[in-house]
Amino acid sequence: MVLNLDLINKLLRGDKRTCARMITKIENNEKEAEDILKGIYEHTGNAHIIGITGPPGGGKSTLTYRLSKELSNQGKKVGIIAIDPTSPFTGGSILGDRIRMNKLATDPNVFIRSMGTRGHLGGLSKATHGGIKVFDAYGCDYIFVETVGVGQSEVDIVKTADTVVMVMVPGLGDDIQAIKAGIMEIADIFAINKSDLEGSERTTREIRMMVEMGNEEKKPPILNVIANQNEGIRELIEEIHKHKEYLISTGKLEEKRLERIRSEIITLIEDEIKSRIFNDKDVYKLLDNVLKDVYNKELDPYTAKDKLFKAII
Ligand SMILES: Nc1nc2c(ncn2[C@@H]2O[C@H](COP(=O)(O)OP(=O)(O)OP(=O)(O)O)[C@@H](O)[C@H]2O)c(=O)[nH]1
Ligand SMILES: [Mg+2]
Repeated sequence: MVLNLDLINKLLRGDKRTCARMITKIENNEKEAEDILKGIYEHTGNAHIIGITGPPGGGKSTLTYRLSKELSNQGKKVGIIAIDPTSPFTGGSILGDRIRMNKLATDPNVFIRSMGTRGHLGGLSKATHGGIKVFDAYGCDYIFVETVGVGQSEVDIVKTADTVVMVMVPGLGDDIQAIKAGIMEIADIFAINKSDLEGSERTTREIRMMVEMGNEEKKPPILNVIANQNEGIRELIEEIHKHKEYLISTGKLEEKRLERIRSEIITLIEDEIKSRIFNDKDVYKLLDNVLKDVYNKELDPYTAKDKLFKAII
């Protein structure tokens, strides 16, 4: 614990290497990770957490890079968690991502971390939430979480941000209809990226119609941006700020954060149960033992569940 206190103090003083070490511990679900997270918790809550989501290849990383650069130029400290979708259909651009993101690596105000969607012993959500807290305690003013809007777990993660920027691109047409409900539920701001490409007016129109027909209390603003040409970035930052002000003035920030805490605690419990099933040898053995009984109809799966549950708790 003394060692952890030392680490925590270093983090609070803004030591970049400590920040990196801590996130690694969290990602690897090391034993002391939870003690660290407990220790830094009271120093969190200051950062504006911004989710950047949208279709694969939509320019999320380019946009995150530009937003971070601009904020860094304004003297702000920025943390980025990029969730690599380790999936075959987006795999190609990850290298490009890294190269682009490396340009930020030399910026003392910006800290980037990539997390793969696979291989998290304690769960991706736990790693992401942990990483966000470390950045927050480290003193980041803004924390971007980039996720491709495909998997449920990614959507769940981005939903917990204070502000969600939904990146759209021209030519989504029919797709917009299909994903309508899903995106309206999570988007606080629409950024139509690649607005230099043909069809951007049409996409903008379609999104505007969708927004106008929706019954949201606050209609998400729609912005046209060209991330790779740095166009519309300042305007987007302004909207991000406005959204935070709206959340604060209406009391919705607290509401939102309470919901985040609720889902975080539920996820922690779920992860803990799963982790005990797979990491506790006795529990795993018990599970192995009941399989045959259930197969032979000597036991039903529900009673087996009750039995295992008792062993887990
Ligand atoms: N024409 C055009 N291309 C852009 C724009 N912004 C980004 N790009 C290009 O789009 C490609 C994908 O950009 P990324 O930033 O990697 O997109 P991403 O959404 O992060 O991709 P994944 O993380 O793989 O889902 C790159 O080749 C970018 O250079 C833009 O405004 N206009
Ligand atoms: Mg990306």
